[in-house]
Amino acid sequence: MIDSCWLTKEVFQAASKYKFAVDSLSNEDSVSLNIRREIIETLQAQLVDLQESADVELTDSDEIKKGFNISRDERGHWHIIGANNGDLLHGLYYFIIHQYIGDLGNGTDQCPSQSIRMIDQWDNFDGSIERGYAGESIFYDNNTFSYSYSRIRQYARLLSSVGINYIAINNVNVHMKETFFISEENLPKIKLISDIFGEFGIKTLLSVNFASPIRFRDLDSSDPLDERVIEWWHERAKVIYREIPTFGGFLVKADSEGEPGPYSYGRNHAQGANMLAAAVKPFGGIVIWRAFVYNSQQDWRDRSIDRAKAAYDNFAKLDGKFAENAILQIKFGPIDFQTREPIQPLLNAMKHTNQIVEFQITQEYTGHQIDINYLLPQWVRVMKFNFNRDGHQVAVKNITHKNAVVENNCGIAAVSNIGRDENWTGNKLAQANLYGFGRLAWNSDLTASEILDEWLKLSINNETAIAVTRGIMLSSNQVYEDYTAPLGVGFMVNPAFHYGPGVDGYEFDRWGTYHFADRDGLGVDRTLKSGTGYTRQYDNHNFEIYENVDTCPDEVLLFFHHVSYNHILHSGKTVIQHIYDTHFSGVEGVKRYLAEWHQLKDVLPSDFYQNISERLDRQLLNAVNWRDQVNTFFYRMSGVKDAQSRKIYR
Ligand code: GCV
Repeated sequence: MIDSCWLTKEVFQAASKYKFAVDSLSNEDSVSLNIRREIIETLQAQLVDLQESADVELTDSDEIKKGFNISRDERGHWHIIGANNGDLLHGLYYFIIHQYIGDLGNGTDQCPSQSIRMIDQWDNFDGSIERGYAGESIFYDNNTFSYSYSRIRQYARLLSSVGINYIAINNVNVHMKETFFISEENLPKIKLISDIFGEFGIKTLLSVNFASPIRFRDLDSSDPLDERVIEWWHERAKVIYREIPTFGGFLVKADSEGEPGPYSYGRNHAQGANMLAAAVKPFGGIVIWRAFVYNSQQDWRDRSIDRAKAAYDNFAKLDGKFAENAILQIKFGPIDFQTREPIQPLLNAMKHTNQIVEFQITQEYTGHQIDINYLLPQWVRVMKFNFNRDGHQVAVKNITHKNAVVENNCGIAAVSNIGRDENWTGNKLAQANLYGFGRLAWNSDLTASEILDEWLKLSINNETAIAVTRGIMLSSNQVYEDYTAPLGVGFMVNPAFHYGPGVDGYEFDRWGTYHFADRDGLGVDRTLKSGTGYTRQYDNHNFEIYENVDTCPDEVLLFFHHVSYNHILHSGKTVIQHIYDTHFSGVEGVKRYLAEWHQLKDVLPSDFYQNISERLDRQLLNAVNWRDQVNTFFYRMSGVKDAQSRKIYR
């Protein structure tokens, strides 16, 4: 049985007693038809004519600029008014979900914080998913389209129910076969998928290969300034939009980790993005261009080269040079979705460029959906981080709007965590991360615990189980950080696989981050004064905080400074004692989770209980491995004994 996630029978039942009516909408399309279909088929409620006095009336109005409004009149009848059909559908789900949760009061005004709320699938045509931990793709199977259209439909419903409005349906690493997704042969299949998402108010994008004109064997170049290349993409866009008039546009990873790009022709990334943006512009399309431009130039022997500087170095100088329908998608941190890293300074450096901040729901570096890791505390922290601009603070959650050249061409995106597993996410608790991303994109003022409370109420039926799971999940991001890499030092994961400890795994690798540990200390000197100079990419205020070892926050200390093992943290502990303590307490945290979870054996449905028990057993092994390898490594390096004389292997 495929898990219904947060849209359970009980949740629907709470609203199915109502009679619904859809008032004449300004525009009838596949979304408005789907609104009616969802009411009748999914909710199994009555759809009546307006005259028959409906309990819930849905309509649109141009008085609402974005989002929807829900209100109750004096007769107790509900009115849901959307800015457009997509927002009206989001409003319908909001009504259903929050009726059940019981926090709707007499209504609500919901204007989304982020205009673009996007999911990126890293799915490959062969059915595999890059960094996927929940089974194979629901989109592709053995180089054919659609493993299951009904699952795609369920997925579209789940996404739409939390307000997602864009999806890119294939991996940003566009391999040979996927390059031909934009061919005449494949577009009808893409259209089937795009139509499903379209009915749920979600626009579909494709990741495209920058070298397509060459791969199609039409040209010998993909130089963005070559007239033949420009013409090729214009023609290709025409073909695409003839087949799929509602197509969203392209997502592009260029000049990164082996993907082709404009640098091969001595062109910059604005030139590359703008050429594609011009091709889709006549059809209202957008181009989302990734700032993760990273073909490693590092050498551990040369401490002046720093991968953290790459995005800024490639893009800051191009501010103001991107087309109006081009949007730069920027990872939230300068490295790569680490559990702890500072916020990407490029977000504040490009003040006249459409931007999307990119997150990773799939747990590449955060536990592979084996380890419990509720990621919202991390994302909320990112969204709340303040840059300084002309003496004023600007939080990340507002910065993309501030920088946008076109109001709606900005927002946040995240790499999905779903696959063919019956519960979608491998670890059922990881469903909360998918739910939570949508909610945070819609309302960037929500806290991690508010979002969790919603999800728990929708997903678990028992108060004891809710309380236990809540405690586990809210602390899980910190616990994971505690037993893995300390104080923001960077990778220490198993190379390539990125699960489990590998303290030196990347230490001499050109793709790595380095801890530079020796007998005296550890950490990366990224100061302007004596290090790589990365700190200078921040505004003056943040620069000063990070540059100075005394003001640098503990949790990112080793990201910015090389310090001795006896360096005293703001917490009052030495660095080495902090490392020991957090690694011991991280393991204790997981042991506690196991004991608490076992209390739920007779309370939860057995598949749910088993799923988490089994993962927690594996999480404990992982945490113990991390603890022992990290503690032993630093004990051997430093020779400093644990102040509490706990077991550290020699
Ligand atoms: C899709 C990291 C991951 C890659 C991923 C890349 C990216 O390097 O390990 O699997 O590639 O980020 O974001 O493009």
